[in-house]
Amino acid sequence: MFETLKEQPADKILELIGLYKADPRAEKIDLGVGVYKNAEGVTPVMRAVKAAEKKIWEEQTTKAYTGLAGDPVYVDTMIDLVLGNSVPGDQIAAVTTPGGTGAVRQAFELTQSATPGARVFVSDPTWPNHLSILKYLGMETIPYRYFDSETGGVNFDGMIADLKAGLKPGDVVLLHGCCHNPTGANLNMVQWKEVVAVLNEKGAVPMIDIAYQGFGDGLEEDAAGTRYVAENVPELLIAASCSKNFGIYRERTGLLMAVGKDTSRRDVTQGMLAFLNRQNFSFPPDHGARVVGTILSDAELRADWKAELEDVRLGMLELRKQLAGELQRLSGSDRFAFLGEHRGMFSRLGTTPELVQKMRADSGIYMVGDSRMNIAGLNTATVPILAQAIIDAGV
Ligand code: PLP
Ligand code: TYF
Repeated sequence: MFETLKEQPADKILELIGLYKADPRAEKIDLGVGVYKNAEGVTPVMRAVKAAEKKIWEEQTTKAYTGLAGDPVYVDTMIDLVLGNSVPGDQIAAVTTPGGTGAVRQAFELTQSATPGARVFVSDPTWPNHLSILKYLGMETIPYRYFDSETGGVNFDGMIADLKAGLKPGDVVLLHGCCHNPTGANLNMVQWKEVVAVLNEKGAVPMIDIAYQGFGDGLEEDAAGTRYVAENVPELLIAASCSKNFGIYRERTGLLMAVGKDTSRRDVTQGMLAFLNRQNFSFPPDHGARVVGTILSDAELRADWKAELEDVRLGMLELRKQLAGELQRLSGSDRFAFLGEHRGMFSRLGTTPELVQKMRADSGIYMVGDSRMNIAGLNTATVPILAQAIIDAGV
């Protein structure tokens, strides 16, 4: 059997980890995989996570199975974190998933079951895993214009034109809730509203992937687009990840939510989500979910988590501003100002794979081939080095 297996294409982002490791240069800079790093280059365990783990270790009396949906404290507190008061709880079905990726995968599977042949519209560009999962599931994928590499912002006219021209009832439109990966360019509230109007006019269903809540403009601000959509469309799928904002990447902690227009389909939808969990892995991983539920349901831990997350967010924002400023000084122009406008971990520089390769060869700078940079891979000392390398490469 195994001899018929084909070699699969590597994930370009994960591949970069190995390339970086193999480079012997001491001055190399890793701007690849989307993992937060502090100024010392360390991905720390957050204080509140450590405290919650201690509490769980002391108080947990069993490791028997949870329910198929996972720990209800986690599910309820996460619904609240993402959706706030935007929709009544009895219109929301939700299950714990292994990471945000698990939620994304099962949101597509639910779509396929509910609407066989549904097409999924994705931003150009989007997170490569979206495309590879859709391809694996055999779902038709249609790109809509999103990033304008001239301005470094969103090509909103192009996006709206493509959605208006292409959408049919039942199509799904994948949107990034905040901190767009890989570009860092995001919709403002006026634009969210216009997108919702088009989706409703066309009878398309939004699916929001929110993996960086708290990394952009703040916990509430980053959820504002998602909450507006939830309030104003009949149906919505949301894939949320706790990997980044709780720093629990390897614990595999995500949540899939399905929001309906009323309570009528809630129980059936909840049953479907639980069924999908059962088909794929039965019970979802518990440790990360229990940590998150413990933090969010305890006023003190929650406040400490928010404070540490805010420090992380402001640190990345500072690095962005420093980089944009450094590039303005070196280039004598504002053409890199968009780096200060982007939000989240990532910015797409908007240059060619050749120049990305040149920066790697000449200066040991490891960004993804599409010129995506992980801003958290920088510190105040390496920002000027990166800025100089960008200018020297002729970007
Ligand atoms: N969606 C996007 C856009 C991401 O960048 C990520 C990355 O980490 C995820 C989802 C899911 O991450 P995880 O499966 O680690 O929770
Ligand atoms: O985009 C990133 O870098 C993160 C981490 O297959 C990641 O989302 C990258 C690739 C992948 C899974 C996670």
